[in-house]
Amino acid sequence: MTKRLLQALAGEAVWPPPIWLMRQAGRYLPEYRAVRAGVRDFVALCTTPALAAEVTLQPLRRFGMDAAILFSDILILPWALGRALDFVEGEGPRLPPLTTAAEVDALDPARLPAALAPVLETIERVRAGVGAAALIGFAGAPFTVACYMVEGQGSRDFAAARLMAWREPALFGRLMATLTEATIASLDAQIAAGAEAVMLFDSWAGLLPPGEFRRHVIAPAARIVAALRARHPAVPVIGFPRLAGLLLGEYAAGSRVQGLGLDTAAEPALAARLVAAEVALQGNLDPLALLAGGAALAAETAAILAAMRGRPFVFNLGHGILPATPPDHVAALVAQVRGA
Ligand code: 1CP
Repeated sequence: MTKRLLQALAGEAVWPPPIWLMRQAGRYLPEYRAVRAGVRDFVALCTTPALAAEVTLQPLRRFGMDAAILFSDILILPWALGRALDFVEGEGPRLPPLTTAAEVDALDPARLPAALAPVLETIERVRAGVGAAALIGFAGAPFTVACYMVEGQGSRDFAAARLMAWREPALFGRLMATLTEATIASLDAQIAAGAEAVMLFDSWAGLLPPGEFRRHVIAPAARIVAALRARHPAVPVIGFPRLAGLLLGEYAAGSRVQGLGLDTAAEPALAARLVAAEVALQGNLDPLALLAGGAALAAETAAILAAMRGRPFVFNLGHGILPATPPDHVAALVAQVRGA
């Protein structure tokens, strides 16, 4: 029996649609906070397979989601390439800002197999316990990962990274090329370890003007999808070019992803017209509507379901779940989608 998420990503209009939520494992769950309290830091949690596998499976046990997403982070890749990484409680990631050619040249793909070994072991453990749910592996897309590496932390506009792309295009291009190949290596290994679909998170794609969007978002995604498809033809890739706006259709056609994650601002019915009918759309409930719950949540959910009925679709949020979200609201959402 094919798993429901994989049927939808293969282009079938599965109904009711499969559901999972971005950041479905995390601080809004008391059982996650209990595990997190027992480890030194976030990187230790991501690289301890027994614990990472446990928190990956927690939302499945509680809500019966149609997919598990590997518990890790997009910044584990730069860490595996040799950059320092720290998660400051309540503030987010910190990396030493990357600014020089010597630092780009020092990124070391030879470190990947050993550094990513715990992540692959997590995948093996989760795969053994997912049951009818599908296991999704993931990576940050090269542009979004480059944003954090150059900036050194989160930002509203990632001006340092985007300035490097304008002022030193050759250097930024080398960084992007290294990240693109490392992303292929990571996702290839995740699939070999048991991931049944993979997702490419380009959270900051929407910051770019069209030419730069084509160069740094669509082109690397196309390269990654082609390389993975050559090695694993049956494993779908979900792209998430957040805030791509009018370039959503061009991203889908150019990258050749099988699934397209819609952000909160995307109009589902318009997105459906911009992309080929066999591409599964995924999204795009406002995480704040889920936090609010009640009538607002029910109405928003119903509107998305009505717009997506009859086409391949995966219910999800438009961005990650917020830490203040009551778990009961997630249970109510799953019940509503299952009753569609
Ligand atoms: O202990 C904690 O609660 C730390 C919070 C946390 C969590 C739970 C971070 C730090 N990362 C994660 C896990 C995570 N991150 C997953 C696991 C699987 C799941 O979805 O359940 C995934 C897929 C990510 C992806 C990720 N990390 C993205 C892309 C998606 C998005 O949300 O836009 C990004 C941009 C990051 C960077 C990051 N890691 C953590 C934080 C707080 C951030 C955002 C930093 C910022 O820009 O403010």
